[in-house]
Amino acid sequence: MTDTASGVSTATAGPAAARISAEAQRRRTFAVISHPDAGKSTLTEALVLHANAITEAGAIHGKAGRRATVSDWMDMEKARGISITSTALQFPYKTHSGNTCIINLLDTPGHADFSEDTYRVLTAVDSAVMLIDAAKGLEPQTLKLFQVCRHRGIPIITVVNKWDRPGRDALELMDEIHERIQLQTTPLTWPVGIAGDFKGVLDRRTGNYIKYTRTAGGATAAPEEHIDASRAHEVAGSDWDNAVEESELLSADGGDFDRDSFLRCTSTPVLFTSAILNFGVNQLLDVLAQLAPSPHGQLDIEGNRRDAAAPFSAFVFKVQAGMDSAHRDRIAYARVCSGTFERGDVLTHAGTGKPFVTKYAQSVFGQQRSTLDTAWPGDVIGLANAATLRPGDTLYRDIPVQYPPIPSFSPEHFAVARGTDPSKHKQFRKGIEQLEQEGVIQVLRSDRRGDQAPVFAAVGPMQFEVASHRMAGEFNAPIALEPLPYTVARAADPADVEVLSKQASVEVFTRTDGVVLAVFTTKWRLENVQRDNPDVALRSLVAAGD
Ligand SMILES: Nc1nc2c(ncn2[C@@H]2O[C@H](COP(=O)(O)OP(=O)(O)OP(=O)(O)O)[C@@H](O)[C@H]2O)c(=O)[nH]1
Ligand SMILES: [Mg+2]
Repeated sequence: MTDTASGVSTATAGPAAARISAEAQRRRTFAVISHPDAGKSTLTEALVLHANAITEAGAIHGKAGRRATVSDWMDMEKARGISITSTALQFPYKTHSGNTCIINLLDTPGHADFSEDTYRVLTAVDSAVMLIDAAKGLEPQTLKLFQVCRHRGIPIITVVNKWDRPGRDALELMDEIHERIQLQTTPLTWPVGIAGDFKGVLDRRTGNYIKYTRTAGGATAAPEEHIDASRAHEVAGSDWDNAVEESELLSADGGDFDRDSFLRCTSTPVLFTSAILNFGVNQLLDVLAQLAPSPHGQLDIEGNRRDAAAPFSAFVFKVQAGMDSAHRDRIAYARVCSGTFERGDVLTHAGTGKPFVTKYAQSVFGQQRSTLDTAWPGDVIGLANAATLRPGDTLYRDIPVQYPPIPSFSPEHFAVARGTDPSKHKQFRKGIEQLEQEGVIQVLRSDRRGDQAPVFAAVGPMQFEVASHRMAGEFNAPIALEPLPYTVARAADPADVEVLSKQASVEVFTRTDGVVLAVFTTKWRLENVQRDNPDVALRSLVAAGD
């Protein structure tokens, strides 16, 4: 195969290639996305439970009686019951036909303030599970994330969650999705019983009734009974008749599953669940195994596809430290795009051309890690002690490749950071450097403010809280943050720094990546400055909502 611009063959030949293709084919790498609170972390836990990777949901208990999930491990997440950073979990799932899939699941934070993290994860997946709260329908952050998926061509499986609680009418929810985002819904299951009275689902592919049974506190997998359509009315009465009638309406309306349009991102299979009761979770695992796309190579920076059977390549989509208080080391998460990974391999870092030794490769399961010996396309690998790696970096073996960089979002919140304990100067510097490299916050500097008082820049104010919390708890360097009145940032040319610095309500900084940022109090101020100085080039950065 000649797939690169230079016409060099990138595919490995013979049995090795066949093995790589087979391993790639059984992998499913997907993100769980939605507006906050729709139940992503709860569903993640339920998926892991049903795949038999843990024996009891809520094995780790959270504060205030709320059960913590395997994917929410940070202190702040447990205390508040929200996810602030994405989590990777890898586990096998044995399908009913006896094949074993390898699932790489990425649970993302829903809060807009952490959307940069979610966006980075979306560069690393082959599909997404989009959650909708049955009572709320399509919420703003879900809409934004959907647009990102559509733009990137990521196929979407829709899950209507919290069906155990009173909510909207199922057909009405399908109409909302169709009308607001022009996505044809093709439900694979249809609820038996209205929202708040979840009895089971009509399996639209077999026509049979799957009846669910509650277990105490939803702690263990919910038993399900498969009942032939001919007996379903006897068991579920008019709830079954309604489900059949509505399912026929869906068929008449083009609502039957179609693989091509699903892969093109113009239709979406839909499932109904109660993540907290573990209802519908088996069906989602089966759909992921049967219908979700497997890794199929990756587009490089020039737009050429590197075949999955080509020699090893991967890119880093996330860097995270402080995962547990006993081990403060940091992990770079890389998505394998092609080839086979073997621990100890010497790779090349595409950005610097330097060798990269992979002695500390790990497989990740939330907070837990285990030594990883081999990995295949689609897998997420954790590289520990990888101080040189940043989000967006490419690693490869044999045939060079460079994957596209991951853009930083345009910050909209700014604050000066000052260490409150002068004796902790070294820790202060180290902490800021670490948080900046992980992308927890952006760090801006200027001669005017000096190195003792760098400016934190963020998409949302909760990033500041995370940064403060980690500076104090992890680096023992407490900080005070003094908000600055800016709300808009633009990239500027170094040659224009002088002109821009003289403007009122404007300040100019250099970001750690070398980009010169001009920040403005309001967008009207920006427009005025631009009008008065037509020769100054001000470029937009990627906005959180793009
Ligand atoms: N009744 C009911 N509650 C649910 C269900 N799924 C989740 N919840 C509850 O909804 C709340 C939010 O759940 P999470 O799983 O933390 O939501 P999330 O989408 O991960 O939230 P963020 O990570 O902050 O975006 C928790 O109190 C859950 O117990 C469900 O199916 N039914
Ligand atoms: Mg969560």
